[in-house]
Parts: sequence; structure tokens; C-alpha cells
Amino acid sequence: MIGIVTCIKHEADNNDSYFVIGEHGKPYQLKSNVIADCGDAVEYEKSITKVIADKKSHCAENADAFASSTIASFIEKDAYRTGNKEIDNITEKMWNGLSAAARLLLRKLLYSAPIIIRFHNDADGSGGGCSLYLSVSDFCSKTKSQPNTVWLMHKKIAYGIYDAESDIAIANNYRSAEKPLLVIIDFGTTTDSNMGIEKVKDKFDVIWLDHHPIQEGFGGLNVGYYINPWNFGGDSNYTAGLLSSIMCRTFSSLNTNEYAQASLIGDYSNYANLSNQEISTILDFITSDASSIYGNMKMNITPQEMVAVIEDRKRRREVLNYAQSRMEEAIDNGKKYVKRYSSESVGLYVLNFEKIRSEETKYPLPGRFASKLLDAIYGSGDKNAVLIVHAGPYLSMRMSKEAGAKKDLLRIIDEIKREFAKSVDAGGGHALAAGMKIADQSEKHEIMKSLIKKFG
Ligand SMILES: [Mn+2]
Repeated sequence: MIGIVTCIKHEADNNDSYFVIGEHGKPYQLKSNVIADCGDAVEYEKSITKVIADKKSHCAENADAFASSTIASFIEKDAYRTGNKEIDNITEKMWNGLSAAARLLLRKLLYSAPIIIRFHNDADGSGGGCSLYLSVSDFCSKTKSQPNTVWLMHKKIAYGIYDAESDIAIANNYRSAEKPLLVIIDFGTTTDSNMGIEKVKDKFDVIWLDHHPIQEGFGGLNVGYYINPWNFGGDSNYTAGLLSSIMCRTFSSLNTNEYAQASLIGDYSNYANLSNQEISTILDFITSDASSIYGNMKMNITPQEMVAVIEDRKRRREVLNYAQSRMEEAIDNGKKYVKRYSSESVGLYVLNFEKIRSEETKYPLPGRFASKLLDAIYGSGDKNAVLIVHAGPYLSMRMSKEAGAKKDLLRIIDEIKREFAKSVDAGGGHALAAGMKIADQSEKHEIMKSLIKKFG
């Protein structure tokens, strides 16, 4: 049989893996007895036995025609309707972009190009990761594709220069006929990502699904497929996990609605249906503290591993019970230790996260915890609550809608960034939920003072 080498993965033992699209379009993963390069036409049985120079363009054209017709047969023209008019109106405007992004993704999958998927480590980002993982698996099993995907949980809100270097190092393990693809879900839309983007943009094609307000000067807008509901008449309520789940509808009929719901719940979206919060809580827990389920050495968790817990009834129940009781304990302590500052327009609360941190588990992380504690404060009657939870160099800020009408959180963060340009590492987020990292902790006291004053 003959075919074309679309990708070569360098293996540690030098016994490289070759990815081939056969003459009739079938993808294979093979070893080789000869030296072949990416783009070569080759003869193979159980392994590659020969390079055939004069078949090169014939095989390349075949593979391309096959990929195009396969992709065309998967792309759905009109599958975006959820029944929620507001969501559907926004989706309609993004649908061309989402379909084009999906076509690019499918081509990379068929060609076994290296694909790195980075998702934010919260219920929204990981919900988006799970939707994409399930839909990609569905596509690959139907087409027998041999994907080279790497799933990475991303613990920050910026795509930094080190992330770019690490992604380039991963891609350098491959030679690929198709450019490697980078998929970013639910983070990165601040200028803190500009250097990372600059570094990576020639090496990778990029699909970027985010729903954070777009910071002025952000360098990712024209890089590949940057899709953000803010550019299409939507806002942060249209979460990144929903965006991912909807993009998957362009090429897969698999139902990922419960993961989309988990992301809506996790990010406090207006579109959330709060009747079943289990998956959201589980994703929140797993992405906060991998070690309590997978052991101390575990740093990265893949969507595959998350889905495995969610689909196993007994593990699902155990994780849920533990997460819920731990959250209740943290909220009780939070209420005890939070400090109230006098302020004329809003109710300002500040909590040192060290007071509620557990020895046993990292769950909940300060950001997610801050959202829950704000809920509790709001629920007990302070409708104008603003909450700052600080944990070492990290500040998580949350405010009620009512407080949001009085104070502009993102503007306050920008002012702080300007005032303390040298001491603030990163800052940004949503209108009512944002964060900041302080580089120079000796300045933390002054920064806190200034923040409290701005809210006062
Ligand atoms: Mn999000």
C-alpha cells in the first residue's frame, strides 16, 4: 500500500512513529524500516518499507482531497440552536468563525499534526476542555484518525512567554506537514499574554476561545481564530466552556450540554440552569486539587481523567460529598474571619485566605472561594458587597451587581497596575470578578491600602 507521511513523532528510543494517510484516505500510525521525511510518499505494510519519490504529488493530492471531503461531511451547517434566543443570536454571528475554526481543527486531526489544548483550571475552562475532548474523540473514532493531542491545564490567566517556549518545545518533538495547532480556552485576553503570543504566532495556527472583556492593547485579536462573544454583541455570560461546546456542534452531534452547563454555573453566568450543579462542583474540585484524587505528583489533569470521574457513579458521589463538606467548612470560617471596612457606597470586605486554608486539601482555591463567600455575604443581606480575598501574592476580587453599578472593578485594577507598575505582575478578569498578582510582596500592604481607598 502507498500513502503520504503527514507527521513524524520523535521517540526517546529513536524508533520514531510515522503518521501516514493512505491512498484511500485511511490514517495510520507506523514504524519505519527506512529513512523517510515528512511529505514523502511511502510504501508500507505493517511498517514503512520504501520511499517512492515519483508518487509524492499523487499521494499529497489524494490526502488533501480525502481530508476536504471528510471535513465537509462532518461540518454541520445549522446545528447551533440551543433554544435560548439570546445565546442563539450571539452564536449566529460567531457561527462562520466557529465553523472555520472547527474545519482547521479537523484537518489537523486527520493529518496527525501536533495539537496543544490549554484550558483554564476552573469549571468553565475545564468544562470547555471536556466538551472538546469528547467531541474530538468522537470524530477520531469515526474517522480512525491518529491524533497527536496534548491537553494542558493552565493555572494562570495569561499566556506567558514560558508557556510559549514550552509549547514550542512540545511541537519540536514532531515534524509535521501541517502547522501545529494551539487551542486556548478561557484565558489570556490581557496584554500580559502579548509576549507569549508574539513568540508563538508563527510556529502555530491558533484557535482562541475566550469570553473575558478584551483589554486595550491585547495582541491576540488578529492571531488565527480569536473568537470572543464580546466581539459579537455578547458578554462574559456567554462562557468559554459554552463557546467550546457550541464550536463542537459544528462537527459532532455528541451532546456536551451538561459540560456547557457546568461552565455556565462555574462562571456565574445569567444563562446557567442551577438545577444540577454536580459536574460544575466536581470540575471545580478536581481542577483545584489534583493531588487529593490522583496523588501528590500529579500536576496536570486531562479532560479524559475528569470525564472518567464524572462517568463513574461511585467516584462521582465520593468526590461530590467531599467537595461539598469542605466548601461548607471554608465558608463558615470565611464568615468568621472576614473584615468589614467602612465605605460610603459599597460594603467592603477583606479576608486573608490563610485563615481558612486547609492542611488536607487545596480546595477551594481563593478565587472560587471568593465567589462563594460573596454569595454568602450577599445572601445575609449586604447587596452592595465587594470582597477582596488575598492569598500571598494573589488577590481575588468579587463584587455584587449592585456594587458593580457603583464601582468599576476593572478600571480600579488598571489604576493599581499603573500606580504600582513595578510591583504588579498581572491583573484583569471580568466586570464583577477579577484578580491580580503582586510581584513584589513588600508592596502588598501599600497596594491593599490603595485598593481599599478606591473602594471607599
Ligand atoms: Mn471563564
